[in-house]
Amino acid sequence: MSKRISLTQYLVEQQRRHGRITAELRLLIEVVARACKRIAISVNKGALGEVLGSASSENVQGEVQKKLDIISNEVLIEANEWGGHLAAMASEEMDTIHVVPNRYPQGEYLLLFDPLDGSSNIDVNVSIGTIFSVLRKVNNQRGVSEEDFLQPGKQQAAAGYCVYGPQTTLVLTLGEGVMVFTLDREQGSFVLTQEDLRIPEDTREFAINMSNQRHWAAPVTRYIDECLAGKEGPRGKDFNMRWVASMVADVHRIMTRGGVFLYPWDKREPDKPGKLRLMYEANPMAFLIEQAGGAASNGSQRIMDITPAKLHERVSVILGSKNEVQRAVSYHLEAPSD
Ligand code: AHM
Ligand code: MG
Repeated sequence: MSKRISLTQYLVEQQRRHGRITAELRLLIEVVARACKRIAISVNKGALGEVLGSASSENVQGEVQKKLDIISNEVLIEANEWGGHLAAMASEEMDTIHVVPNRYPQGEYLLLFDPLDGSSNIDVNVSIGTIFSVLRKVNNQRGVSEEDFLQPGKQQAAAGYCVYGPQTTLVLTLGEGVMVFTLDREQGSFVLTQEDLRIPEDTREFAINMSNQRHWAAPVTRYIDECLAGKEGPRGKDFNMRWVASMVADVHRIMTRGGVFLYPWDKREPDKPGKLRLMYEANPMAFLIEQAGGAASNGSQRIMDITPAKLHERVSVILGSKNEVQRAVSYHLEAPSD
């Protein structure tokens, strides 16, 4: 049997041998991974752990929170606040940032997360996940504030997600490719199962919520219509469609076999740029996708070039296999502006 490399060993080697990460960042990733293991345990318990159902509260974006949204958020906060590696955290489930309390040392990193992505799938036993993004606090002359978080995604020091599916899988980038770790439940540790993951540049598979079709903008309609036209249409090939409605699961499929994912702006809420959140969902996924050779855009701009104006900013998302993303983006650029 080939030698198994645990996440801990992988991170130690990145720090010691390659000098690619600091000791603080290594600790941060380990702590996030440990928190994900705890969340995985709660997810697996399901009805037996009394973790299913709604929590009778709403988050800052007016969405009803599930019990597991709140549990996962607390697990991540508790695990991360005392280690001395962080200055503050921000979460899709919290109104404002959580500054590391004074009783603990403050580190230089900022952690952002969507503690439980795909909330609508919790109660129906379909894959869900945790998405995270790591930034560095740029200004060390003063205390930490929301402003410190408003950095474009290209400044991320690390990003990853953990899928709670048939397997629990942690996908990570430290800015030098994408690594995949699978949770060995008997050992209780994440084991490296794929190095330098690459996304095929071409694909015959798209992911979009088709029920919103009548609300889309013209370039999205054009792109999807052409896919649907199949062999007889302008693309000259048949396309398959998948939509899990958990971004982690849809992105993980694309990471594994290619594809294109779209959650575009639509006319249901014309004042919002999209449904997904730039800082907790789009940026970390864009970083991973680009590191694996794919592309991620909002239709007119690379996602990771966007400078956020606010913490909970939303964004239109097109990501995945490079050539498909470029085609969808070109339709946006060619379209007459209103
Ligand atoms: P959540 O973070 O509250 O779970 O919402 C984000 C999810 C994504 O995982 C997924 O791609 C999308 O919402 C699905 O939305 P819809 O139900 O509109 O298809
Ligand atoms: Mg989410």
